[in-house]
Amino acid sequence: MSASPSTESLRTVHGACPHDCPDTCALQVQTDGQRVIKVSGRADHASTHGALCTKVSRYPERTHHPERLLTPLKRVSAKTEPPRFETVSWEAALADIATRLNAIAARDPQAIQPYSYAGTMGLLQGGSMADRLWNRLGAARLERTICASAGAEALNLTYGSRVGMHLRFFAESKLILIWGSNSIASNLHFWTYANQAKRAGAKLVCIDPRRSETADKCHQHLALRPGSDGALALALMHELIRHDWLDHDYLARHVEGWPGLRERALQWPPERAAALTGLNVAEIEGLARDYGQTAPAAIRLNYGMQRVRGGGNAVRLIALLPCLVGAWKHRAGGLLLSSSGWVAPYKNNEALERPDLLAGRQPRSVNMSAIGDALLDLNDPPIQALVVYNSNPAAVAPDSGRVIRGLQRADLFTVVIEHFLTDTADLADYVLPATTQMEHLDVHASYGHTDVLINEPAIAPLGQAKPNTQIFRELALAMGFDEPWVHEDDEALARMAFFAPPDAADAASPQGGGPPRERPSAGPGIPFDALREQGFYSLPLPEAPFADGSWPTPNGKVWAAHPQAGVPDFVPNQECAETDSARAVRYPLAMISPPARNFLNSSFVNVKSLRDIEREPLLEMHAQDAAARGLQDGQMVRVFNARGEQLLRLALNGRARPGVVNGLGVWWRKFGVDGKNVNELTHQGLTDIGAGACFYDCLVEVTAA
Ligand SMILES: Nc1nc2c(c(=O)[nH]1)N[C@H]1C(S)=C(S)[C@@H](COP(=O)(O)OP(=O)(O)OC[C@H]3O[C@@H](n4cnc5c(=O)[nH]c(N)nc54)[C@H](O)[C@@H]3O)O[C@H]1N2
Ligand SMILES: Nc1nc2c(c(=O)[nH]1)N[C@H]1C(S)=C(S)[C@@H](COP(=O)(O)OP(=O)(O)OC[C@H]3O[C@@H](n4cnc5c(=O)[nH]c(N)nc54)[C@H](O)[C@@H]3O)O[C@H]1N2
Ligand code: SF4
Ligand SMILES: [Mo]
Repeated sequence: MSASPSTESLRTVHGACPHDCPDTCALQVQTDGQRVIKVSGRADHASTHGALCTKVSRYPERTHHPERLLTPLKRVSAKTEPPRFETVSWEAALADIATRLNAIAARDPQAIQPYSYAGTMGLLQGGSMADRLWNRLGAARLERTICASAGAEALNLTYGSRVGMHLRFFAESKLILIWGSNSIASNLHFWTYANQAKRAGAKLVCIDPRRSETADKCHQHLALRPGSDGALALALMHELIRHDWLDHDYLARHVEGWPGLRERALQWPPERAAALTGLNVAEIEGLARDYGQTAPAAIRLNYGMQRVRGGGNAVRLIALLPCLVGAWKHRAGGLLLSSSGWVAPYKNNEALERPDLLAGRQPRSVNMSAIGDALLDLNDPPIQALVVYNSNPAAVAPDSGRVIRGLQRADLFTVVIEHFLTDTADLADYVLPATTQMEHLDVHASYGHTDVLINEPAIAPLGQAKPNTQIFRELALAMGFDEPWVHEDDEALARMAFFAPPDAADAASPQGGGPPRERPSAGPGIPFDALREQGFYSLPLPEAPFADGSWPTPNGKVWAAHPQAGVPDFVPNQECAETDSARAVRYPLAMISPPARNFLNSSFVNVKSLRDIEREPLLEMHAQDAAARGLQDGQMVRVFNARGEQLLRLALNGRARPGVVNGLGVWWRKFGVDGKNVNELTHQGLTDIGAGACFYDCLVEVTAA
């Protein structure tokens, strides 16, 4: 008889989607106590509005996957051979790992390199106890640059923080530029608001080299060349100035350094930008007219456009456009790239991460976007131990040839904490089983909306899996750190993650006019019990926060010219004809590798029902480029450059523009025909601002396989 649970035994708990996605959905998790039965989106959470993406609605399948890691594993094969592991007890694994790490730390703790990203965005499982251990030990630090640091730092240099429009007011905009974002795939709950605006008569313009699922649904698609966004922004400014579609009052009162930016923009007539962007002059002029003459106009900028060398400058330029036309005066005008700055003053990072445990030491810092070079080239000391959690660098870091060679070093001791045997876990000495979001407590902030959420465990840990926090607690104890900071449990950590309101009276009067400048000692705060009761808590914020300036800069003005960084400018790609003509002759196609819709970075690639939708790794190419190479739709092709090569199935599906190929990511290497993925081709160069990864700044050539 099938054991279908009776309705009485079912329980529903408040959850939060842990994934690196701007939407941070509020979940409703149904369980019979043993298994997760159903995961759905909460109807009473505004931006989630009862709907989840396909990936996360398949969460029971991922959680109860037959290949979930349920015990610690110890490697018994060489790193250059196919991986073989044996099961070991937690006690044996932690004792051995502690001995190895202590021996390295006794010589130099900076030889221990933590590597983590946003596999979970939870403030507990994403850091907390792990950071405490690394701080206490004096381990090397990690510059967490693999995704958003160019854009984030560019916003800091423009607005003073990562702030912008509120998501819900996009529904009232009359013109929306969806810029470097495949919203339908990667920001679904923004798309709902954009769609409402569309139904109310707004015009939607998609600015993206690829004809994405989102471009299909917009009124206009401007397929510019990768990395040319800064040139487009400057030409738009040129046209706004030439036609005097400017809000002189906003510029005069709230923008610092406008004359310098004006002078620069006047050097960018549409003809100059047309040559770089591959758009025609009429398209640029038309976009400027729409933007200059439609109010309220909103820009949903996203991270796709900043994964190129000039990504930081391009974000600075685009982020200034709404100031030229005074779009910020309306709550449905302005720009949103990240909302993470709004919650920053509420977060008590010091309590969670305990930087005081460093006791004045300043360990070296390694940029995660160049981990291949760091593993192979760093000296004094070389990286001797790598502890990976919440990330899959063998698949997601650029220039994988070098990353893999680094991970294969016989003298490197690698510990990977995971749900599955990923490409990175395949190269570990120890693999430790972690709980999923269904099995642990956490609290979450978002970078796309301004609510904080709690995630209650729905089921007990599966097998011998443990939360990251508990693994680091036990590792710290095994290493000999029997100190008070180790003994705070997850409930205590959750309660200290956000400042509490100083008292009920103060908490009832949030400040208006922009985010607080610095973390005040008493408030603002978040009432933990209310958060727990409701499952989410909306930060009290003004609707049009910058209508009257009040930017979170020292004098409240936007920086068109930053005191140190000056006026932003167009910076061409590291790999393009303008920068490196010899390379462009050998490798004439620009390759971008945005994510496939049904994966989240490299997560979910092993969930069969989702992989069945994506089928296999593809290379999208324009018919004209295929014809020039004698290539046919559906055939296997060899994509290559000086760093490496990969075999991919060719798709002539109308989504690629001439001169650009799209290698959809981020597949696990082991699912690739040749055991590789697109990062075999990407490079470790860094962005102009924020030292971020340049995944979409890459030249390749393609031939028949
Ligand atoms: N389904 C799904 N959702 C996701 C993710 C996922 O992997 N899958 N990843 C999550 C994460 S970690 C992040 S950071 C976000 C990423 O989501 P986004 O911030 O939207 O960034 P990308 O998906 O990298 O790229 C978005 C679009 O930018 C385009 N693009 C590439 N180069 C350029 C350029 O030079 N200029 C312009 N204008 N456009 C360019 C790409 O073709 C792509 O369609 O999404 C999150 N959500
Ligand atoms: N070519 C190319 N490369 C890219 C990108 C691209 O667009 N193109 N996108 C880049 C971007 S934007 C990003 S953000 C990075 C993302 O790269 P990563 O941060 O590595 O993200 P994922 O690939 O999703 O891997 C996260 C891993 O964390 C694990 N995990 C999840 N929750 C937990 C937990 O609670 N505990 C533990 N221990 N593990 C957990 C998951 O099982 C998963 O294997 O990739 C980058 N790489
Ligand atoms: S991945 Fe994004 S859209 Fe999907 S459930 Fe999570 S937060 Fe929502
Ligand atoms: Mo990301």
